[in-house]
Amino acid sequence: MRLDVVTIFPEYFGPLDLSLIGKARGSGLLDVTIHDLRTWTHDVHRTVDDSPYGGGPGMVMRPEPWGEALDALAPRAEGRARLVVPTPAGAPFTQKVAHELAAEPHLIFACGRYEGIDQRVLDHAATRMPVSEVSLGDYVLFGGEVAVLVMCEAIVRLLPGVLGNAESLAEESHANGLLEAPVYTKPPQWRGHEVPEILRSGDHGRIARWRRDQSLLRTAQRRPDLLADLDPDTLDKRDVAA
Ligand code: 6GU
Repeated sequence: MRLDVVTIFPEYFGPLDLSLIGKARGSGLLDVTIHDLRTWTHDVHRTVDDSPYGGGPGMVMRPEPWGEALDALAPRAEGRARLVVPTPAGAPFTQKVAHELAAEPHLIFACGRYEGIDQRVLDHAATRMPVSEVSLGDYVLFGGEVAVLVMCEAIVRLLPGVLGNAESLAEESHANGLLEAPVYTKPPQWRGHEVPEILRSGDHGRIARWRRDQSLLRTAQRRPDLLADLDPDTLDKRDVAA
């Protein structure tokens, strides 16, 4: 998979050299290039923003540098790139969206700052490639950089060959629309708290049932919205009884 990131703060992306993302890059599964938007400015001040039409607070990113940046990255796209724009005004970024983006051969992330990017950049880009405006959640960040780090991590760990254990992908929170059950390791007693007896019983049938019940309970308590969205066909008879 190829990732291009356009930003006025390339330094934000140092963490992409670390850990499993760094390893995926080193092993050739992932090709990441960080681009400084100011490369595509032509004035001495390397201006990327201006005041908003219609008035209001803050600044808006001017379209010209973004247009040139996407022109420069588009030939590499060969018509197969998707533009991803992080914005609190976007559609929710979920595990499902992460899976969809992980199936793409090439993503271009456009990191906006200030009040956002001139809408014509996205409208024009949409005549050339698919465009997704996505939000991490209902809160506001200074800019798209941290959101892109989050999305890259969620996407890259889904690429075949990046995680050692494919089972951990199938079992984790959100894989089946439920939150994951609590987990424990040794020692069996710690500071007066005990590992649930059932997990030490060796009875794999009862353990699976217990984990399923804990998942349902947690989801009901913490994320009733997820329970409401669950496909009833994925519930079994003992779920309904519980
Ligand atoms: Cl994706 N970007 C920005 N700038 N703020 C956000 C966000 C994204 N998601 C939540 N807040």
